[in-house]
Amino acid sequence: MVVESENPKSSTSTAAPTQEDQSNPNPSPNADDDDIEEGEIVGGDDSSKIPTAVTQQPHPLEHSWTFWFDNPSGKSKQATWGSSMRSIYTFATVEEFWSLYNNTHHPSKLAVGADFYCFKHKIEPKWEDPVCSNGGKWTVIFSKGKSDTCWLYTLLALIGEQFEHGDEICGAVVNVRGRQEKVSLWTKNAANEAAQVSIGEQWKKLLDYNETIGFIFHEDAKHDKAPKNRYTV
Ligand code: MGP
Repeated sequence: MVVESENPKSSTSTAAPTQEDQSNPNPSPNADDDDIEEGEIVGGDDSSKIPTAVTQQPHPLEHSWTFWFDNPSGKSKQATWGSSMRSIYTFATVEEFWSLYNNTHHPSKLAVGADFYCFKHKIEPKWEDPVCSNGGKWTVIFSKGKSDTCWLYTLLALIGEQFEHGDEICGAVVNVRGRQEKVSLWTKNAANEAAQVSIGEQWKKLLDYNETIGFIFHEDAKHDKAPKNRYTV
């Protein structure tokens, strides 16, 4: 099971204060000190004026995103590719993202064969999805256990709308395999070379990745087990 908590608590907790908090709402060491010097700020009571509603407001993302997971044990038995793939959680705020991120296994901890996806809500991570069907993917390859940082930076770039051609983005996937981990960025219109090249170049910069990366059309992958790169950056 990839998610350790199905209902993760928001990082901006709205929980009532504990008894300990209530018995000591202002635990300032100087609060009862009579020897207050001129100019010294005794700010204890002012803390009650901090607008807690502002600090607890969740930060909405431009898009909602869904995490998907494909179970490797189910995969080996399945007749149809993707039949064991399932959506795990949809999130729409920064706080929900971090809560989920902190409660899911990162690529280095996933079982060999696992596929973990983060796609825009309502786009299924499949060639068959109408939004993906004319698309393609950029892929970066890492040795085993080395893709965690790339995966996080990629997720942050997606949800933070870092790409100039953000409308072109469908989502990202990390494939955990025996000897390597592959992180791919799926896009919508593979034929739009300028947009794909821009995304590939921006992604490499964001990752500080210096090797050449390739872009594959899904249409090619449907017909060829080893499709050729159509673009490289
Ligand atoms: P892959 O997972 O994209 O390639 O496709 P990879 O990662 O090089 O291969 P792996 O063995 O390391 O997983 C592998 C195979 O899965 C393809 O040749 C297809 O048979 C199937 N497949 C992959 N995807 C993404 C799809 C898809 O979206 N739809 C369908 N129908 N099959 C897919």
